[in-house]
Amino acid sequence: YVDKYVEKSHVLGLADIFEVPHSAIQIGRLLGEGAFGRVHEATAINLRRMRGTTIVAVKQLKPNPKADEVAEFLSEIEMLKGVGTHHNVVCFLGCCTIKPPYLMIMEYVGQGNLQTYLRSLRKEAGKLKLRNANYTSCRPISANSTSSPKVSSVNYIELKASNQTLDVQSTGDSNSISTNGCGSSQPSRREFAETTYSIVEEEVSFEHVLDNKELHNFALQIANGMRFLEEQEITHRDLAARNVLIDSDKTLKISDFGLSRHGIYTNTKTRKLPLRWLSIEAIRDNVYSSKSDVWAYGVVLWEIGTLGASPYPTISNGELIPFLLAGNRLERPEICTPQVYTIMLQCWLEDPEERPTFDALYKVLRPKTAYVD
Ligand code: ACK
Repeated sequence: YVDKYVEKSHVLGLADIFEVPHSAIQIGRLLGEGAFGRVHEATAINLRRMRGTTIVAVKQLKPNPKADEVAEFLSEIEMLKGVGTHHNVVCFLGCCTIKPPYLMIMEYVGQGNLQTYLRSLRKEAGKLKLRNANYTSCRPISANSTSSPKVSSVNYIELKASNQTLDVQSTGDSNSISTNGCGSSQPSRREFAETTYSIVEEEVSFEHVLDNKELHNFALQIANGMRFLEEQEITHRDLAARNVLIDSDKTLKISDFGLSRHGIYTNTKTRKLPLRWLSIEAIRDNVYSSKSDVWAYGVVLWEIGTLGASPYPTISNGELIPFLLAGNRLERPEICTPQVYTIMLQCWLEDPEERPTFDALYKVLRPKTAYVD
């Protein structure tokens, strides 16, 4: 596969443009491990259009990857070569694909991911001031609680292409659980009652508040990055706050294209899936499109409004599809205006065609005072 890939890239002339020798990359500290690989900070010398030394992020597969993981990683790189640049999308800078270890070289985005940031805001809410009322209403947020609400850390599940049985069992990996038809890793209802209670406790006291203009701006920036991908008919398939990175000037960058595909894509393999961000047709029929990304965007809006809560905390994986098909949706975050909640509900319409495009979402969210795109 790899030989064919390299051959194809050379035929297209793409390998020459983006290919970097391993000697030009010095791998630094580990930034983190995702479900599909790991990312290090690194220095790169003389990248394309970037003479001298540049701090970059380098993604590579975990040790001893399976053949299909290698193939997927290389096709991810292949796809990124054609994406172009946008300030709300992590920029692809180069790659090492002639021989292993295969490396994907990306723009370094230094302030961590949006989910962590939102959760830190929740903790810090006692020190912040609510300055504007665009995204949220003036709703009390935690002040004197020391414990943050308990949240489910399960983001991905393994789902067989034809498998609709979503009962799960924990694999011990906090980010992944595999389907085997028995049990659930979700906490009991009693635990949820306690969780809900602790959230209410946390919101009782109101000393300081949030900058919701910033939250609104986050929503807008993500819509802007996603409409850029939508325009190129790229389906992200794993849009979630944990996959949006923050730059030092608070620019958001959509990252982790590990699952991305061109156009409408039907999943045929067993793979880990971000169940709670998936649309009904993505879970049930394995069909992904920009409109399933729009559904995920609605969940991201909800993550912003809840300052990083985990979706559907009281619903087990197996219960999710019946829950959604019965017309239920995530509840309005308390700090979120009815207008923004209406946008979320539009993102979660059962018929994908009825959901808005990212372009429409961007235009709705864009402040009326903006004169230029
Ligand atoms: O949440 P983080 O701090 O941001 O930890 C994860 C980790 O690598 C695994 O995905 C971080 N990461 C991913 N891409 C980049 C990037 N382009 N720049 C900086 N950090 C990154 C991500």
